[in-house]
Amino acid sequence: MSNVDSTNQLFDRRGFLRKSTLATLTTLLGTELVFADRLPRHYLPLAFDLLGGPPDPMADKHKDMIVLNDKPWNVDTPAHLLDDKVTPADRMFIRNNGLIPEKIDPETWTLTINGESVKGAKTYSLADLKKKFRPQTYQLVLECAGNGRAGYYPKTAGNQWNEGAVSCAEWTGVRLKDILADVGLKSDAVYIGYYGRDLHLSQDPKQAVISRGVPMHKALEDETIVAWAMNGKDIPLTHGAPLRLVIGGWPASVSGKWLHTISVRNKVHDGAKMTGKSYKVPINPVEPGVDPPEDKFKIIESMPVKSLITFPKTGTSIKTGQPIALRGHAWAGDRAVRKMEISLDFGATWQPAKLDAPRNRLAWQHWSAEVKPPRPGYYELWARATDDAGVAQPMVMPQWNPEGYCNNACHRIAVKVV
Ligand SMILES: Nc1nc2c(c(=O)[nH]1)N[C@H]1C(S)=C(S)[C@@H](COP(=O)(O)O)O[C@H]1N2
Ligand SMILES: [Mo]
Repeated sequence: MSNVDSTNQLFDRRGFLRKSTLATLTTLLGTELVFADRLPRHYLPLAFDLLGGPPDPMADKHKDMIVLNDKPWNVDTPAHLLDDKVTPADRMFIRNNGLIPEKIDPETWTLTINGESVKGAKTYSLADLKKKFRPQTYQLVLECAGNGRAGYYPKTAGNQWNEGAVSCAEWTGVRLKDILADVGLKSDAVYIGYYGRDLHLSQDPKQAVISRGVPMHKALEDETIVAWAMNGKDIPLTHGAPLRLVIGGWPASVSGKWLHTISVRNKVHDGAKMTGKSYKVPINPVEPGVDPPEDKFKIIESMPVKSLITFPKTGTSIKTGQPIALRGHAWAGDRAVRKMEISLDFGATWQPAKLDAPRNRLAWQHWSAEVKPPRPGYYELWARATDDAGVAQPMVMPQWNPEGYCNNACHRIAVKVV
C-alpha cells in the first residue's frame, strides 16, 4: 500500500467509500466489487494494496526529495536538486495544509471575484481568462515562510524544513490587476484574500484549510498573476491545477493553489491562517523561547535576503590542486540581490561571486564562483547574499521567533579536498 494517508480522500464524510472511488476501483480491477454495499465504514478493500493505492504526489517527484509529513504532504528539496535555473516540477517542494482536491476539471473550473470592495461580483471560466486578458510569463520565487525552520534553536513546532522549501518556476497567466480592473473596485479596497478547493484534514467542507492574502499594493503589482501554466505546461495537480494565484517574494502561503475565489476586502483579510500567529513574527525581537501574546505579532510581508549553494553537493570530495567551481541562486523578497560572496574559512574572509541579473523582477538570481583551497583537508563553503538596501544574510541563526519563520542564515556545504 503506497499511501494509507491519502485514504482520507477515498471516503465520504460518513466514512463510506465514495461512489467515485468505487467506480475507479471497479475499472482498475476489471470486475465488480460484489457486496460493495456492505463495506464497513472507513474500510479500505485489500484490492488497494494489490493495485498500489491512490495517486501519489511523490510519483512525479525526484527520488531524493525528503518527505517531512504525508498527512498533509510536506516535501522538502535537498539544495543540490535545486541546481536548475528554472525549478522543474519534479524538484519543487510541496507544502500542503490540507488534502489535495480529488476532482479537477479545467473545462468547468471558474474564478469568482467578490468581496465587500468590488462593485459587483464576477465569475470567469478558464477560457474567459485566457481570452479576455493578455497572458504574461514570469519566473517567480516561492519560498515557504517556514523554510529553514530546522535551523532554529530552541526548536519550534511545524514542519522542520531545511533549505529546500523554495522554488523559482516560470508561471504563465494573467495579471490580477487586469482582472480586478475588469471587475471594478470600490475606493475602500485594502486587501485581497484567496480561496482554494482543497479540503481540510478533518474532511469537513465547511472548515477552511488556508485562505490568505496581501494588501492591494502587492495584489496590483505587474508580477502578481492568476496562472494556469507552470514551466510551459498545465500546472501539476500537486502545485495547484488548474488555476493558482502566484505572488513572488512574499511567503509562498499567499500563492493560493486550486484557486476558485478571490475576495477584495475593505479590511485586512481574516481568512484561515491570517489570524492567530500563523505567518506572523513578533513586532519586537524576543529572547529565544519567549512567545508573546497575539497582539504583539505582525504579518510577514517581503521575505528576507537569502541564497543557496546548489553545486557542488555537500559532502563532495575534490582532487587537490583543482579550484572548486560552485554555483547557486540568490533572492531577496521584493528587493533585488546586489552582492554575492563566498567564504572558505568560516567567514573570516570573503571573496566576490559573479552575480547575474534576474530574468524579471521577483525571480531568483544565479551566481557562480571559484575558490582555491590551499591544501588537502576539510573545508566549508559559505555563501552570503546582500540585497540592494545593503542588508546581508546573517552567518548564524537570525532573530528567533516562536513559529520558526524567515531563517535566512547563510547556506553552507562541506567539501573534502583529497
Ligand atoms: N489552497 C492552498 N494553497 C496553498 C497552500 C495550501 O495548503 N492550500 N499552501 C501554501 C503554502 S504554506 C505554501 S509554502 C505554498 C507551497 O506551494 P507548492 O506546494 O506548490 O510548492 O502553497 C501555498 N498555497
Ligand atoms: Mo508555506
